[in-house]
Amino acid sequence: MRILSTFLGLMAATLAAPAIAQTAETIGKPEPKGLGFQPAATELARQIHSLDGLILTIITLITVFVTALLVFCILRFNRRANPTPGTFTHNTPLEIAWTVGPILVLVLIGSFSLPVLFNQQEIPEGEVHIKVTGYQWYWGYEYTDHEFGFDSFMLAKEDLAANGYNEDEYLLATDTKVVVPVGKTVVMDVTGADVIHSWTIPSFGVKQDAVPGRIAQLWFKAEKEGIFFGQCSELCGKDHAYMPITVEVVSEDKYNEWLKGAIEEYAGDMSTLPAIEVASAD
Ligand SMILES: [Cu+2]
Repeated sequence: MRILSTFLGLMAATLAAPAIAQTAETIGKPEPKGLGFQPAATELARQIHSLDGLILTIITLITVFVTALLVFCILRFNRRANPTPGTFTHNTPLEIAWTVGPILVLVLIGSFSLPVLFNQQEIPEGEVHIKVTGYQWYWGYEYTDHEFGFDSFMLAKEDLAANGYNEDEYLLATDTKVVVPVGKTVVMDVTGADVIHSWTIPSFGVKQDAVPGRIAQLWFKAEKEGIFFGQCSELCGKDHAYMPITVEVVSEDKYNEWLKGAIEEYAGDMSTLPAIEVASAD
């Protein structure tokens, strides 16, 4: 009986700790020899992927067309096939065509890319607010709604397993992570404390320079629960490669539970906890 209660106590302690042992599925991470993008977990990322597909198609068609023209000219107008070359210098219809054609292509690309850009840059009303600060060489996070914050350092190789990460997640996994609820709009204020850094999660389709003295914003609404990785994306000094980003997207219940533990651990404001009953751990 005592063993059972000790076990249950341990279980409860484990569940209450803010650093939830990492058991979630890893979704956003670079793969060896990977081509293309990491899987999209937000509308923003999906839009970026389809824009990439569209532009790649346009580029391919243009490249094939120009190559075909070149080959045609080489075969048709070489000295042997065409011994007496034409002496005209202008062809008005052709010049209009090669001016108007590219304009139309650019307008087409713009009509698809500008809405995607505006969607990223027009920051919606956030449900969760996090301030992220880049330091040489780690990230600091403040949950401004709940008045607590913590720093996030890269895990050493020997600490990966103890924190529930695989060996190939070295250089990606951090000791503490950003925890956000699934399906909620998260707005982040991004800044730098010393030099310029850049915060990104490729699967979310977000990347924002963290510039000292300025606050920039980014937003995302994650649609899948799981672990997502990013890395500082602005060369910021000797340990630039060692300040990764780990985000865990969890259910709302799990988020509230984490929030409660984090407010306790980092001395946040308990009164800011959502009124919803925190799910019991059974
Ligand atoms: Cu950096």
